Order: sequence, then C-alpha cells, then structure tokens
Amino acid sequence: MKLSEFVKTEYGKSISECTNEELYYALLTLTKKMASGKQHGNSKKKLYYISAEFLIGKLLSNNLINLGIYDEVKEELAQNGKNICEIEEFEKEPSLGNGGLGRLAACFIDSIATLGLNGDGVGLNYHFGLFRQVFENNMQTTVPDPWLTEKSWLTKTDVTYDIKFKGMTVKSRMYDIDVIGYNNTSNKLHLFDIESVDESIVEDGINFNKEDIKKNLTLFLYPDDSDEAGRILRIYQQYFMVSSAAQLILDECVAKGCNLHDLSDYVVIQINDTHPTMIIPELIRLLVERGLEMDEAIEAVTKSCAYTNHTILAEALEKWPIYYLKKAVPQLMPIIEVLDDKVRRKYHNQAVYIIDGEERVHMAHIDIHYSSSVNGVASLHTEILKNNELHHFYEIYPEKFNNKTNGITFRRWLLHCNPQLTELITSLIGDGFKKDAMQLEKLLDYKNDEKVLKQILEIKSAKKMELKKALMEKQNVTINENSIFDIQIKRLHEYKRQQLNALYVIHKYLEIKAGKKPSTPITVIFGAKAAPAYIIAQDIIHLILCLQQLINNDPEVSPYLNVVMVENYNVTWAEKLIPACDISEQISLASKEASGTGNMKFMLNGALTLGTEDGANVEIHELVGDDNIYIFGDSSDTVVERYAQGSYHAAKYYNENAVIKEAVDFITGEELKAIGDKDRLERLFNELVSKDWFMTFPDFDEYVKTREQAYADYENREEWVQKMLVNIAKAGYFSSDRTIEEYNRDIWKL
Ligand code: CR6
Repeated sequence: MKLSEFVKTEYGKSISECTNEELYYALLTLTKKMASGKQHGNSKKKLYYISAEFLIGKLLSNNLINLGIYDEVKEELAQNGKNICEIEEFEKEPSLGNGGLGRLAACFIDSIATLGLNGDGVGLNYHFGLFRQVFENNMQTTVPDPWLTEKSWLTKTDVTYDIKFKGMTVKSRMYDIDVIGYNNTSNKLHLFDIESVDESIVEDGINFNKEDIKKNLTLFLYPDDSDEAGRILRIYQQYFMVSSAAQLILDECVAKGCNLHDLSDYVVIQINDTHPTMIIPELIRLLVERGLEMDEAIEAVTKSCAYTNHTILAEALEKWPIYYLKKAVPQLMPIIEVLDDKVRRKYHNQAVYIIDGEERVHMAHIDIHYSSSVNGVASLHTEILKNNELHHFYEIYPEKFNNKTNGITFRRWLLHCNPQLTELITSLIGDGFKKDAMQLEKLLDYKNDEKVLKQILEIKSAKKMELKKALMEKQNVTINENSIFDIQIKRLHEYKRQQLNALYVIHKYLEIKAGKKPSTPITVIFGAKAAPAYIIAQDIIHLILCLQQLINNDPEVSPYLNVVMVENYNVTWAEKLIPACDISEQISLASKEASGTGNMKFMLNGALTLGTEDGANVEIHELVGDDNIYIFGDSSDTVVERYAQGSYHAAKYYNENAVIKEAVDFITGEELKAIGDKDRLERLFNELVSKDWFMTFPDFDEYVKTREQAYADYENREEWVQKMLVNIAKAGYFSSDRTIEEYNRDIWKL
C-alpha cells in the first residue's frame, strides 16, 4: 500500500496536509503491517539470542530499507514537500544498551533475519534506557531517558508467565518488536516487562526505592549497582528475563512436538555475556519439574546452550554472592550446588569451581562448564582467553573454544547512514554487495580511477558538512568542514584510553602555542558516556570539556585545533559521526578491547584507523596492510607480561619523559584550573602519575609520532583517498552476515 492511500484512510487527508508527527506514526503503522505479512524464519531448530541489551537505535529508516521501500517512500514524501529526515526526528531512540555488546546484539538480529534463519532475540523492556547525558559546568550530568510512547514499535502480546521470586510471584508479559531482514524474513525481538512497573517512583531523575521490586523491576537498564540493593535488583532483572525466556522456549518447542528429552534438537540458546547465565539452572529446574532426571536435564541444557565472552577485564565477569541469590531466587541455589559439585568431583582445580571460597557464584564458570560452545569475539581475544584468562578451562574443554570475530550490519552502517557512498558503490559494482559484502573487494579495481577517487572525497566532504550542520543545530558548536575530523566515540573507560587522546590534544595545543602550526586544521571529536558511579571516567570527561572550552576560545589556537565533545552520544549520533570521519581512534591498551565494532563502522565509511594491535584492529590491519592503517603501541604480549611482572611504574615515565610531564602537568596547571574543578583535575592527575593502570605513558611517544604521520599523509589527498578506498573495499569481512553465518555453521546448525 502506498503512503498516500494509507494516510487518506487513516487521517482522511493527503500527505502534504499531514504534520510530520502524523506521517511518522503513519509510516510506523504501515511498516508494522508490512512486517506482519512477512514470513518468520522457519526450521525445526530455533535460536534464542538472549541478551540483557539490544541497542537497536531508531528503527523507521532501517525498517523501510530492509523492506525495500525506503527510496519509494522518500520520493513520495519529497513530492509532497516532506523530508524523511525531519519525520525521523519524531522517533525516540530506544537506548536499551550501553555500547558495543548491545549494539552487536542489534546487528546480529538484523543479520539473522536477513539470512532467513529461525531465531529471535529475547531481552527486557526497560522503561528508561541508558541515561541521557547533559553537560553542565563542563561535567556530565544524567537525566532519565524515557522512550516508550503510546504507539511504538512494540506490540503487546498475550503471552504472560508467572515468575517466582522468594516470597512473591510476579507476572511477566511479552512485547514484540519486528526484526525485518533485508529482503527476507521477519523475526521477533521479544522484550519482557512487568505490568506493575511505576515510573513515578523515580525521584530527582535518578533515585528510586530499589527494594520495591514490583514497581522498579524493568525501570532502568543497569540500575546503579554501587549499593547492595542495586546489585540484588540486577539479579531480579536477570532472573525475570531468563525465567520468562526459559518458559517461552519450552512452550514453543513442546508446541512443535518436542518431548523435552530431545530439547537440543529444537533449541539453541546463545548466551550473550554472563547476564543471562541463570537460564542454565532455570532450564534445568524447569525440566526436572516436568519429569526429567537431573542428569539428563543437565545434559540437555548443556547441549542446547552456547556462551559468548566479551571481555577479559576480570571486574566485568559477574560473581554473585550466594547470599544475594538466596535472597532473590533461592530455588536456583540447589541446582547451582549440584552443578558445582559435579565440577569439584571431576576437576581438582579451584580455578574452575563455580562456587569460590568467598561464597560467590562465578557466572562465567557456569556458562563454560554447562554450554557446548565458548566463543571470543575477535581472533586476538579468543587467543587470550585460551592462553591466559580461561586457560584452565581451555585445558579441560579445548573443543568448546572457538572464535567468532564480531561484525556490523551494513544495512544500518552503510546503506542507511551513508546513502551517497552506497549509491556510488552501487554504480560501480552493482548492488550484490548489499547481501554479499565480500563483493566490496571489486572496488579495488578503481584504485587508480581518478574520477572515482574524486567522488569518494566529495562524499566525505558532504558528510562532513552534514555533521557540521547537525552539531550547529543540536549543540550550537561550529566546526571547520575543511579540517581533519579525528574522532573517538565509545563508552568512556580507562582501558579505551580517551585520556591518551586528551594528552595528545594538550601536547598539540602547547605546540601550536609555541608556534608550530599544523598544515591542515584538526578537529578532535569525542563522544562518550561515563557510568555514573565511575568517578575517574567522569573526571576524564571533565578534562575533555575543559580543553574544549579553553582551546576553542583561544584565538591563537582555535584556527588550527578544535575539540568537540558530542553531548549524549548514542546510535543516532554515531550514524552522523562515522561517515564524516577521517581518522578513527581505536587506541585501547593492547589485550583489553575484546573486539570493538566502531572500528569496523569507520573503516566501512572510509576512515583510516589509528590504533593499537588490539581486538579486531589486528584483523583490520591484516586485511588492509601496513600502508592503509596507523598502528602504534606495545603488543598484547608485552602488556600481559608487564602486568604479570607488576613492573610498570607510571611515575618513572612521568619523571623521565619531559613531553609526557609537560602534558600531564597541564591538567593541574593554571589555564585549566581557571575553568575546571580543582578536585576533579587533581584526582585525574594523581591517578595518572601514581597508577596509570592502563599504561598510557609507555605508548605516548609512539602515539604522537604515528598520529603526526597520519596528519602528514592526509596532506597528500591522492594517496589518502586510495587508502580510504582500500579500507572500504576490505570491510566486507566485517559484515555481521559473515559472523552470523559462522555462528550458524559452527554452533547453531539451524
Ligand atoms: N564493551 C567489548 O569490550 C566488544 C563488545 C561486543 C564489549 C568490546 O570490545 O566489541 O563487547 N564487552 O563484543 C562487554 O560489553 C562486556 C563491550 O561492548
């Protein structure tokens, strides 16, 4: 049905008479109708991708693209004087995730549907997603971010389950979002919610009674867990999610004729990080309740589950005190004890026990013992898991370990966010790459085609102009579209080392002050949210915002160097920033970034990576070769070794390296103290000089040198654009379609 006909019946008027809001809701309804007419992935065996996060971003354009009607709708709107981008402004972004892990889940469900596989996502319907970030006095403040509107992508279903907690039973209800594959089937994202949730209990935008579970259960994504009540609330959330999922799974497979003994012929469950781990004991519990012997139930569940690890940071691997579990979900403890007991009897190695000496349950250990697959998310990451972090487990189960290098959906990260580049590529190599991303390699034939290279540069300029306009409109900041756009966007974490980037900015500022001016001006752009309880991360944001104020207002420096921190960085911002980027900062401490996925999005849009040999950067490097990437810093082996020896002393570098000292001293110098918060700046200074846990100093000199090299190379526009082209051409490997094909081939076998 055409939009014009639809609005005629719906509102009794023509497109040009409708408001943008009316058009948004008309398109939403129309799209949902079209999705419901599509076939669902269909096979005996079904995948359930369970994740506490699905960072889906706005859905309208993406859904129109995947339905194959985007251009048509855009055209029809344009003919009636309407702009699709303005209509999209009415959509609220659902921020149901923190960062990479949640966005990965969103890319994966897109690819699962695009490949026509039978697989749904299962998660929670948080009423407030990740907080909205607002800058005040050069500091991050947080505001709740409601996204639910009366009419939305969610469809209320009549599927409900009883969820039993200690002393109370609550009802979960399933809401569905259509996951429309690109020219293919349409699957579901099932988000469970509790009806009694009460948004009005939130005070001052953030505080609420953490013990009133019936009212708060699905209020927030990651409620503040700096106190015990917050941590126990997480257990309630996790169990609510997995118990709903487990009941859904059993119902669906029984309906298909499964007798539960043959569960693994019908079901495969991908456990995304440790948050859904309790699905293992919960399923075992339910199977025993329905008549299976304990051992058989354990075996059936082990065969059906697969676990993805996303980090080697020990503090990020969940360990729940038994006492918490007993408080919220006592029914799981006897099962967890059986699981632990089996491990203890078989393997006499404390390192692999589920329950440790401090009465804590190691969630990842449950996953590894009682799943049939354990995967890391990039080659280097998987190797580190096997050889270091999870070595004891690897010795027991070498056959379980496998690598699945992350990927991104090109529908959102190319077709949607960069239609100009998509059109150029299509005009050159046809549109086969939209379903078979490896075909992008055909672009290499154009490496010496001046006309094509010129077009690539023109598109980059156009995207820079678009970003300039957006920053002007949304944040009232002016940037120079003829400058180099050097961008670092990701969650704020010390291991990602935004502080290293900031130290470079200080260094550059001082150089310019001393008269050494860059040939082409530089705009350094940051986007990052810091967890509210993560103090040093907030301090780093403070430093960046102070630098922004100082540098942009200094008439001697601002013609050559600008700093911009985007407020409330989210998927919608990423879609504007990534296509406009020249240099993609991927500068985590080697061994710490499991994969990274922003790095892939930048590459696909023709940015060059400035990065360490970490996560998927290693694979990007291998693909594009030394000439088309800027690599610096200590290797993962060196870093691992240095930690093991305890041989790193930040103060030594600070005292012996004058360039480092000058930059670090600037943090607490007069200029910044005049505009910043003395305590925050001093705390950050001390942290760096006395600890620098993520080793920014050892990499500093090489980082500066390599970054300067990239800027110098940028001057040669002909050679630079060739590097851009190689990056775009080699990005095909990072399509999430490839990743999902591998999951299916090796693990799911749908
Ligand atoms: N923070 C990794 O750190 C990876 C994503 C998705 C992360 C990141 O390198 O790309 O997962 N890990 O695999 C966790 O969230 C635990 C992330 O997003």
